Amino acid sequence: MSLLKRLPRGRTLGVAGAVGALVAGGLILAPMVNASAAAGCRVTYTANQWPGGFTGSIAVTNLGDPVSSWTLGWTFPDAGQKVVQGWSATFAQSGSAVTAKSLDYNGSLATNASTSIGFNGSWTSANPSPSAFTLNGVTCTGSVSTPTPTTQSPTPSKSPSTSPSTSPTPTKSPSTPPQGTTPLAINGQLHVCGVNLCNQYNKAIQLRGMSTHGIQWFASCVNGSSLDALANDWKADLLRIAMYVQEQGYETNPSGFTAQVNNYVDLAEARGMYAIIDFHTLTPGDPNYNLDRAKTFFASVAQRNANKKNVIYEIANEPNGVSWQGIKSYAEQVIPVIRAADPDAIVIVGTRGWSSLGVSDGSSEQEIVSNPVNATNIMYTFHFYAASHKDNYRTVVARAARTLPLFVTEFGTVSATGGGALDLSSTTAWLDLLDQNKISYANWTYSDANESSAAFKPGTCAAGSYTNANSLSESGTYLRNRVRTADNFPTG
Ligand code: IDC
Repeated sequence: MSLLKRLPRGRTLGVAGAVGALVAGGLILAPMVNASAAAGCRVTYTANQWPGGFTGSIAVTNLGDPVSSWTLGWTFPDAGQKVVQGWSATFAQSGSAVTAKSLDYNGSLATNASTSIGFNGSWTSANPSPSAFTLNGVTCTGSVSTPTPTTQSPTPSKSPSTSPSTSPTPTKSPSTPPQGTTPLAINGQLHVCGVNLCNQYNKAIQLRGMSTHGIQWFASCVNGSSLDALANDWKADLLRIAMYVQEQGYETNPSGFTAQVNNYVDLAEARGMYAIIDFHTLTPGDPNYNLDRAKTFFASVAQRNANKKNVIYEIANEPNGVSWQGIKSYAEQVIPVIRAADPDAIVIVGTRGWSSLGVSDGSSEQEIVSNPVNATNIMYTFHFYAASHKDNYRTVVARAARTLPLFVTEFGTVSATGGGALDLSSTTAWLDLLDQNKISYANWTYSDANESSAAFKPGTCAAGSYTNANSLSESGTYLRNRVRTADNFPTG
């Protein structure tokens, strides 16, 4: 959205929008909490503002009893202020009244716990300062109130307390036990937390799985039976769907490839696996060449898959021959398209030099650290091919992992050509590094291509013999052993 392009990075104006705790009046909805529960909240609102646009940041603290989900409400001075794009909540606006509903991962708020949300907005008339904040219908005054129950409640009424330790109600986090034991059932909607990937319990996790080969060539390797093997025999968490844009890919049949991707998302979801939708740009290397296609494609898949919890969007496979500034500009145009339809999904941004964090172009992660993509809930791509990329790349990844959320959406056990001899000692060094840092990964490829990076021997997909040990290549044997070890998915 053009609004983002105008957002001055890091600019904080001391405007009227930058206010402290706001005391609300007006707009009080029916409380969604137990009528006898202690309720109360405190809101801090800050803004960056410029003619026509603003960014609002809201920190809300629950002063009452624990809640398992929340709706934050407020009013603008009039209907001339609009939320254009928000994050960390689902936003709705009617006239001057706005609601922001919690997402799965941030719905639980213990007593005295805080959470932050934000949005980009536009304004045409009055100063866009919101007021009358409510949390689950209770006005945020900065103190606690206990409504008098009108009927005898089986739950004993508690005296208001701001101390979590005195609350007799245990904090409900997680709110519901996982239904089932698949990676998706346990972890639910993912989000980025600091430099990590976090599950619905806000715990850092690592996803391990496989990438398809180009789906224009190896569709025969992606079906219910092959994905049963990936989920149950390999015990993988993740399927990356590599949809080439060129090379007889998306550009030749947009609706056909979009439908194929959506079908694979469903197959992965049904087996409890996450799915990365990979917009597999490669040649030409400047993703801006495909900007219009990316917007069309992601608007469609994000809308179609918005209610699914297993989808992660990878917006450009391997930018090459393009500056970081060019990649960042592309990302800042594609991400809002995704967010408009699917606000809570993670987006992964490719990096310079074939997603080498710039290293293959003689640069480093520093160009990203000092000029990050202006968006939240995003990660950055790193790719390696173990026989080609060794210690100097590992040094950068080990360092970058302390500052940037990284996702290895593609790597090979072989050379960067996708063929040649395996280098299993380099592969092991890489995967140990990724494990230590809980960096998620997908291996190239879950296919029977006639190249050493493929996990299966040629002919496997036509035969459908995915669980036959003789079908595995040397690379596939190594990866299956590595991926099928027990996951560490904390739930408490
Ligand atoms: C390779 C395939 C190969 C295909 C080639 C061109 O293995 O069969 O002919 O692409 O489409 C990447 C790319 C990935 C490459 C892979 C191996 O993301 O598309 O696949 N690789 O060369 N980056 C580094 C290596």
